[in-house]
Amino acid sequence: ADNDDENEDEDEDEHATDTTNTSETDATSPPISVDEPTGGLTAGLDPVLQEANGTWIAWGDGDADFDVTNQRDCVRVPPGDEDYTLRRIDLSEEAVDAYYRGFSNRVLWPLCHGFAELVDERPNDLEWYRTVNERFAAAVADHASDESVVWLQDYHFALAPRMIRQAIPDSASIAQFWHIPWPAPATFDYCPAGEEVLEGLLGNDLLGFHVERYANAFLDCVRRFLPDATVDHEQGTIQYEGQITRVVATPMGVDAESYDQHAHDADADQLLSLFDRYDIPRNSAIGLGVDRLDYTKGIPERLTALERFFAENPSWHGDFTFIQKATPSRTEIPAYARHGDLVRSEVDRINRRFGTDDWQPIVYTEDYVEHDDLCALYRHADVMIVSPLIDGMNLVAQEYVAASVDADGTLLLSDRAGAHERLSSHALTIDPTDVQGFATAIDDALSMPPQERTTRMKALRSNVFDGDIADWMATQFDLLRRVHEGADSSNSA
Ligand code: ADQ
Repeated sequence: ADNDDENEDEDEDEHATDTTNTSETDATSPPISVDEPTGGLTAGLDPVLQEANGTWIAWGDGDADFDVTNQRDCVRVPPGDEDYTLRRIDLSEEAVDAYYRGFSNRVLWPLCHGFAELVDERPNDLEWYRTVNERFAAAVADHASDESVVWLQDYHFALAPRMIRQAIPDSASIAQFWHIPWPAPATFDYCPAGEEVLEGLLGNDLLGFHVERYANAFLDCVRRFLPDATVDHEQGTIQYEGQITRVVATPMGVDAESYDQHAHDADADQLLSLFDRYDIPRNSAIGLGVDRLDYTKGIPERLTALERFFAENPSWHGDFTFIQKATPSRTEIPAYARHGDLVRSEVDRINRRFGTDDWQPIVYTEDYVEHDDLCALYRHADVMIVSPLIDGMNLVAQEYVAASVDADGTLLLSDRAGAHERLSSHALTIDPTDVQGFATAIDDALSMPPQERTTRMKALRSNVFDGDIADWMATQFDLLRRVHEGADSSNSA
């Protein structure tokens, strides 16, 4: 079961390749069309579901074509092969507002990222969060048997595991991956219905986080807020109400081969056309940032560091251009709207300060960038800046590395991203709030000898290719099988 978060902020077509399949369901329904996503979890899950002949349960977005009378909320896909069932849960606008833009993204998201001051608890949001979790749990119970493996994605389903466990007591294997950080007990203390959230998650056999410190913070919270639970930090297990939950850290990877392949295809001409599109001088070195417009991603801090860099290094004026691709996200939530305004006004101010008729230091775009263009930018960026204030993992950092086929770029990476635990040895580490250190690191990256750049990037590439999305997926299912069979009680993951 998954939330449709990946598609919430952008039109589904924007994630699609050209390969669109269609098939007729019946004489009265329009054809079903399936867009294949270009990468990430969705693309990784598709072959798993095809092989398992399973059921994928997802919230449909506003464009989803629900027609319960024609049972189009439940279809066999992909057209032509019909390998698995896609079950879509139709949510009303009121439900989406309260469940998704409410408890999920006004409460759990800021809280888990340590922004307790941004928690905005509205009267009906928690109740709708419960209701939507119940609807997903009921849909799982419709499709699952006691032999089934149920895999839930992310913070939109904190309550569902326990509900599923109650609906199918004997007993499907239930696992969940929590894609964002988990906070320390002092922060989690602010969570409305915090005990219910923890109890919900303890319906899982297996609960995964990207890195150890989030897994440990979860164990700390259970110990503090559920005194009846038995927490074994060594083994990474929790016993609660007769159920054992194994808590693991399994860092997620990207589809490295696919980024590598697309980047190989992105030649210099494609880059030059991007320079022309954005009015960048053709001899300019390129810096790149690719983020959702989210207050956790550290974009204002990045802009401040770039301003300091340009102030201290006039020789780079006209010769270094920073491209910031920002994807608007959750714009109906006031904290996001304010953040977007701040980013746009800072870009304007810095460009007014340093820009000339022929050159703008920062090219800022919220336009959709085609996947091939994104790969071209990754491949040719001299410096990639990933500077979140906190981030569960950050896949952009890994995508950049996978697409750096010429091994001639440098990654600047915040020590607060989960990705830092994988990539710190050969990226340039930055503290996003240390303006001077950050500005100096940009200078260091641009002045780095080519030999060192290549050595670092080759080491990063082997790391990213060694732990890609397929490895991650296999680890999840292997762990779940072992945990469910009771064959594994060590904390070796
Ligand atoms: P996000 O917070 O969304 O994910 P991130 O990991 O960086 O952050 O993933 C963003 C994805 O969106 C990347 O695959 C990126 O390529 C893609 N993307 C961004 N802008 C795009 C554009 N314009 N066009 C096409 N694609 C674009 C959450 C957590 C992270 C965690 C992931 C996965 O917040 O910490 O790494 O889930 O677990």
